[in-house]
Amino acid sequence: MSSHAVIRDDDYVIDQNWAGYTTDEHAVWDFLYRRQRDILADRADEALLAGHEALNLNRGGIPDFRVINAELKARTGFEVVAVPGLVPDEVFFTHLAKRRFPAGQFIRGRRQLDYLQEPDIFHDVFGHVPLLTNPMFADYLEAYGKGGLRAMQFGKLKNLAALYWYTVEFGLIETPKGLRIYGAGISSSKDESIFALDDPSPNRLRFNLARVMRTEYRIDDHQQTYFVIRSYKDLIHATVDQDFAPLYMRLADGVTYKPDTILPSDDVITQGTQAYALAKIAGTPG
Ligand code: HBI
Ligand code: FE
Repeated sequence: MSSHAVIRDDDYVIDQNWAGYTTDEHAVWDFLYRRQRDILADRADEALLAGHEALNLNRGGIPDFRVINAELKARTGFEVVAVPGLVPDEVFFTHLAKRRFPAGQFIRGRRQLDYLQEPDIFHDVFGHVPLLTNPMFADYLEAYGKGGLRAMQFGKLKNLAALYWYTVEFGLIETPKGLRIYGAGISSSKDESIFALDDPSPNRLRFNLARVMRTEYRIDDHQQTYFVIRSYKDLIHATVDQDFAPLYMRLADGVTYKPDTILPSDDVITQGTQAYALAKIAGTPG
């Protein structure tokens, strides 16, 4: 967070202060952009790559939100707003529900090119914002924001956070060319972009809403399981179009699964070498 970033009010929105970025900060963006685009060329879903193009994220340097918002708003009505870093859940959900994506204002330094704790502008704008040019994905994030506010009232935030994690952050999609990346946590990471598709150790399982919402996740290492959707339309159908009330009733038993677990009911696309297969579960999975 830069020293001039003054918090305006409780929506945590700050001025991006694009003119305040240094030459070196712009160079960090260019370096990361080129590196990820090369890795993602035949690994990312085409909707994600198309989003990079549509927003012209390679104009040179850190994107100016005033410029990308003109394009983004015209396409889906979504808008990027600058925030200092992680914001409280309720603030995050409220922005999404209003079709605003809160993006970190700062960019990582040269000593942390590959890993950092808080979402910076590269993770948020290179990773998340391109898919917001896609009308279905934009609807999904708005619905997630609204669902997040409801989940907080139901005490089901943990389940909903798992859904976000395994879709928006670490989702894979099945395409005629094979599995492809759409999750921002993968697409903005050099190592995980390769690991998620090529490494033999993680499981790749067909997306199932209740199953995903019961799954624990790791924030400190590559994922042990990725969930694969068939299309964004399918994802919307499986989530936005469902009534979550009965789902939350089922989840009330509190059963969760470890990140490396494979259940008998799972539709396994590739079984990881580190998988822990559960032969039988008390009760029914999902
Ligand atoms: N804040 N800036 C920012 N970015 C996030 O992705 C984010 C957040 N606050 C809360 C949050 N994510 C998650 O806890 C929810 O999705 C559950
Ligand atoms: Fe993220």
